Amino acid sequence: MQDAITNVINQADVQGLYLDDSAMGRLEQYFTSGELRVRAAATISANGSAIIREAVAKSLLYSDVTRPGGNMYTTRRYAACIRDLDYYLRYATYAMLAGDTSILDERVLNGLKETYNSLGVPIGATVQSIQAMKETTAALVGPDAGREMAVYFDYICSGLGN
Ligand SMILES: CCC1=C(C)/C(=C/C2=NC(=C\c3[nH]c(/C=C4\NC(=O)[C@H](C)[C@H]4CC)c(C)c3CCC(=O)O)/C(CCC(=O)O)=C2C)NC1=O
Repeated sequence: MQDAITNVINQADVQGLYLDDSAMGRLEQYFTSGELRVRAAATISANGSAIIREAVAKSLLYSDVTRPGGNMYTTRRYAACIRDLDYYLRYATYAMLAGDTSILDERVLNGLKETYNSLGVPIGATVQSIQAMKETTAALVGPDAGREMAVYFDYICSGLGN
């Protein structure tokens, strides 16, 4: 896993250079937004289950996926879906803290699309529920932190192939 700092330093190191102005600028941006990131992460972790509950109500309940024959139908599959949403929220929060997407590639997206396809988990409905979490989270943490989190929710959605 990388973060914004190791990312900038590794890029300079590959070229055997000190940090240039643009690298310094990226670091400065990361440091000045540090408190915002930490506060947002604290708010999200204190409200994780409410975020998920609201997103599920907005995007999945009363849709085809929760009806008989739907992929979320039966308690076991419903619970697996909620657990997946909890993974997405938690890892998006880690990535937001790190200011880097690499943790999502390594621990979430690696092989996920193939797993979903082989189990018939609908990717469109999953993306909708992640987008609903994005909105619910932004309403809770405010627009600036909401925009930061949006980067990582969207990254998960594009990794799923949308
Ligand atoms: C930390 C990284 C990580 C991720 C991301 C992860 C996802 C993940 N979700 C799975 C299943 C599942 N995922 C869902 C999710 C859904 N079904 C729907 O209709 C909804 C749209 C959606 C929720 C948004 C369901 C229902 C299953 C169970 C499918 C089945 O066994 O038939 C499985 C198959 C194994 C299992 O059931 O546990 C994996 C590996 N596992 C991991 O370790």
